[in-house]
Amino acid sequence: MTDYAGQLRGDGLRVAIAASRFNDFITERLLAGARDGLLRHGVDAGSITVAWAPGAFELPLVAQRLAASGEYDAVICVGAVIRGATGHYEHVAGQCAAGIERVQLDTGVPVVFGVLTTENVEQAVERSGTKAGNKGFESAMTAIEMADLLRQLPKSSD
Ligand code: INI
Repeated sequence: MTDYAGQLRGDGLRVAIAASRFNDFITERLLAGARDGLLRHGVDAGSITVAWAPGAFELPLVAQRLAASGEYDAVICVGAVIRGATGHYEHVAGQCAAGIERVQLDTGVPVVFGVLTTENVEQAVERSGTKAGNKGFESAMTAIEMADLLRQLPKSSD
């Protein structure tokens, strides 16, 4: 029997982070959490690239360009979609999630959904470095684990 499992070994990994500026008082904290998680697990500071998108809706396209470049072992998307008073919420959050999933399946590069989707600002604050952890840090763990797992799994034959 063969068991594959990704380890939290970041050494040698090249990681890109696509961050959205919308709600940047939250996304800056997610970005800081993601960077911290990568550095603490052995990713070299010089191997981390950050690209800023206007909003979460644009993250899949930025992630696609980064993933398809062949220069990164994983891409992390960080954003904050807050329901608040906007009627946009379902569209932005849904399209962002679906687009990110599509990019990782199309490119074969892990693309992590580090996008908060919350009812209000308070929940977003809680999940970006206060009492409910930091979604950016968690996303860094997922990126490292997936990159390490894909390093081990058999390559596609086509
Ligand atoms: N973008 C976000 O990242 N978060 C939001 O909460 C949000 N709201 O509420 O509308 C949001 N909208 C902008 C969207 O991501 C696009 O940038 C815009 O629609 C242009 O395509």
